[in-house]
Amino acid sequence: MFKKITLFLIFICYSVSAQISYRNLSIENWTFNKQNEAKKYNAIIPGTVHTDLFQNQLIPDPFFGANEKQLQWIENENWEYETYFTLTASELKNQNIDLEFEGLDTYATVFLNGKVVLEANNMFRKWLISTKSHLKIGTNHLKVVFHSAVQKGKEETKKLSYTLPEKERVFVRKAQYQFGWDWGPRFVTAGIWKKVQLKFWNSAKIENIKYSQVKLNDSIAELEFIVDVNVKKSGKYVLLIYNDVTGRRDELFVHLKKGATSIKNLYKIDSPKFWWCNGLGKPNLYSFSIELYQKGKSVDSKKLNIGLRTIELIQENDQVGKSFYFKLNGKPVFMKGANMVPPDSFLPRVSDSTYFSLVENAKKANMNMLRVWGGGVYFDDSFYEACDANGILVWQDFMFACSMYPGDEKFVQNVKQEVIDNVNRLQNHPSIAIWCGNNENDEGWHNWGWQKQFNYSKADSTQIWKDYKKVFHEMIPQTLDSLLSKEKNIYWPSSPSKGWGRKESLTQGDVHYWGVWWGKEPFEIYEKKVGRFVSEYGFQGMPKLGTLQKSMDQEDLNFTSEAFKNHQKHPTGFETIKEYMERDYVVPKDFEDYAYVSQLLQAGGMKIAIEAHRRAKPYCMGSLYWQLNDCWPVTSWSSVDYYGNWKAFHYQAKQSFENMLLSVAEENEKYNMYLINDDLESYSGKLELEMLSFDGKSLWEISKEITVEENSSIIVYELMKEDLKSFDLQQSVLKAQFQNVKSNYFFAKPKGLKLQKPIIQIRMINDFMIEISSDVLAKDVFLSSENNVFFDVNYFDVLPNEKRIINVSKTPKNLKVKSLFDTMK
Ligand code: BMA
Repeated sequence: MFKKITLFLIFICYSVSAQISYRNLSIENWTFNKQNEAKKYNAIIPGTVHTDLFQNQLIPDPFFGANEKQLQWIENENWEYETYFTLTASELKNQNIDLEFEGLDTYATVFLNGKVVLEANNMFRKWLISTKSHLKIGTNHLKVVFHSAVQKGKEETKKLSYTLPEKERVFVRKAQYQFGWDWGPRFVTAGIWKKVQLKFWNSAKIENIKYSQVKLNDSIAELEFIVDVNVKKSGKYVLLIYNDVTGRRDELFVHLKKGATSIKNLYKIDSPKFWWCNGLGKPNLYSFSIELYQKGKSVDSKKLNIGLRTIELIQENDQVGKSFYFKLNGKPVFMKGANMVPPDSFLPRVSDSTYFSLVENAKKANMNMLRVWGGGVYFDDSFYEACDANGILVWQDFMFACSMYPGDEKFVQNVKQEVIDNVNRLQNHPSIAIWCGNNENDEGWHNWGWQKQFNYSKADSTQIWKDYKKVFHEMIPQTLDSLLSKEKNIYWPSSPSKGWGRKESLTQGDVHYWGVWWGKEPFEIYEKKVGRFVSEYGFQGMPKLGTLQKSMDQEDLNFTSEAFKNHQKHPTGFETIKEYMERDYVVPKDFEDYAYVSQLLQAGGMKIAIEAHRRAKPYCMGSLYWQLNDCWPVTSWSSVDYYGNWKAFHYQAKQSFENMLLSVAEENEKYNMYLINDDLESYSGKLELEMLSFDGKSLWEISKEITVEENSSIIVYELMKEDLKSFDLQQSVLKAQFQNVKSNYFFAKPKGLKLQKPIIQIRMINDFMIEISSDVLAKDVFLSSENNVFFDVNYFDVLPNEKRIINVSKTPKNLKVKSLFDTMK
């Protein structure tokens, strides 16, 4: 009997000691308080101090009205978070207990049972503390004190003899947009912004998994899996690589010595299926479970999803300058997409489904690349998983934007660890195409007049630039070299490589073209200022009115209210919109009409840009507009507003990013009809052109057999201006069709069109389909409803004698229809 019991006990101890297990501390009861104030309130982890204050009704909604202004005191305070949690004897029996913070925002002192166990100073890093010796059976006390990041940053500024642009912001390794941006409010928050947990483990744990692609062709993929393990008990182990789909099991018998070590294994896949980006093929993924065993028991395991693809950045000298394009699986790909900002001012509120739907919106708009902009954060895993699964490539900035940063050893080492943490976390995602050092720091230094503004001496300038080079030309690329296998290691120090005022910005590298908006140049300038890869350009449009209605009182919906003005962060935002609107539209007097026309203005301007970029293929090989999304309800450059509503621009982007596009350019004495084909196959067929008067008379038509090669842009028809003299171009539209690609071209700006009042007919075909028709041209028809319906097409033209079918997500309640004519009262 005694023997039996001992055996049983040994078995229990063994199974406890073999497995790794977790205890999620986020779900414990947490409280928070302002430092030196006794009153404690409930807190939600992960969270931020602003959202906790709001939940406890201690502050009003930070997004509402002009509340932002009265909430600025929060950033100057220190905040304490704490919890009590109990541990059992069996939990404490584990050999190792790690306390893991996936993210602390930002300056945090962590106390465990009264002892300081961590001083954190970087929001982008994860923190791991060995805590077994600090823990006890029964109640344990965990407290995190957040010191004001603004105050800390200000202290840091004093250590330099010169002022860096943006002052305290650049010293603080924290999402830079929290300090306020030209589309975002200033909420310099604090908090345990990601999961916190205890990890119990014994003999060994897997620290990190990565792979490199040794060989990849149609018949074979040769991969090397590299599994970094931390071994506490040396001995025999088995590494299992399990293919989750095919069930194939590969076992590797290893003897591991105590300490940090890597297990490498060559893994072959016959007839591999390649990962392709959206529009060019399937984003095939292979998923594995990698598990470490000892004596038949699982010690630790991790998932690994990979996509087999090659990606190259081609920069070759040519007559004009130097190319800048990506080759995916050997094929040059024109990158179509947008820049992304963090989807909320308060990041813990961003759910996986928010990331998922943003990526889905990108996919629906025929994009194949998103840029994670450097003034925000490295996004959650779910974002990159969604990109992997939807074939969206990622341009990944490191988190630096629009300034110059310190370069002292402490700062550089802190950033180095940030790079290691994030590159290790993200590098296996097939979606990641390029790593980029920063957003506009280089451009700013060379073009924005900081030297004068901050009165730098020669020595100051030399030091600042030296520090810049240390981070972006040395430390980051060297760290990437140490972490990444060659095929994953594409690095670009700064986006853009040259400022938009410089000639080279259009002949090499990438460019942020801001002559439109910032430079007040007309939209048509986009046709002349085409770069090799346009990684930013944009124009503002107001969001859906309902979005603004949620964030201010009805009576504040006007251009003079404080609330309304606070939801526009560009210093001359509304003036600039108006100036452009006057050029192209009859400016509506009615507020609602104005909001609608502001969207049309944005969409129309962006159409000019996108199509000019695409027509210029292969000279230009990328068009990423500024910006896909918002972090709060605001008038901004976004195409999708904070609540996920598509602006007219997103519908336009969808159309202009179609793989096959018919686009007209007015060039000298002609109107040239281009056909752009991003597909990897060529097409032949009939091009049909027709001039139609706005009341439906066919004025002229022609058809022509054409062939368009794969991956090309060509002129398929030239229309001499001379030949159009007999038509009234203010009331004619050029209709073009090739296969199922259609386009309408108008010869005048909207305000120059002689529109007539359309009688628009609406017929519900069934609950999910609407048919729209009109007697005369109905321009920019906008459908809206009381319930939140998604229209798959909106802000569209209805030609006379045409029936447009619109799919809806549900039956619209109180369907409203507006067209441009209605705003021209
Ligand atoms: C770009 C971005 C942002 C900014 C945007 C609009 O240059 O990098 O800094 O929000 O312009 O002004």
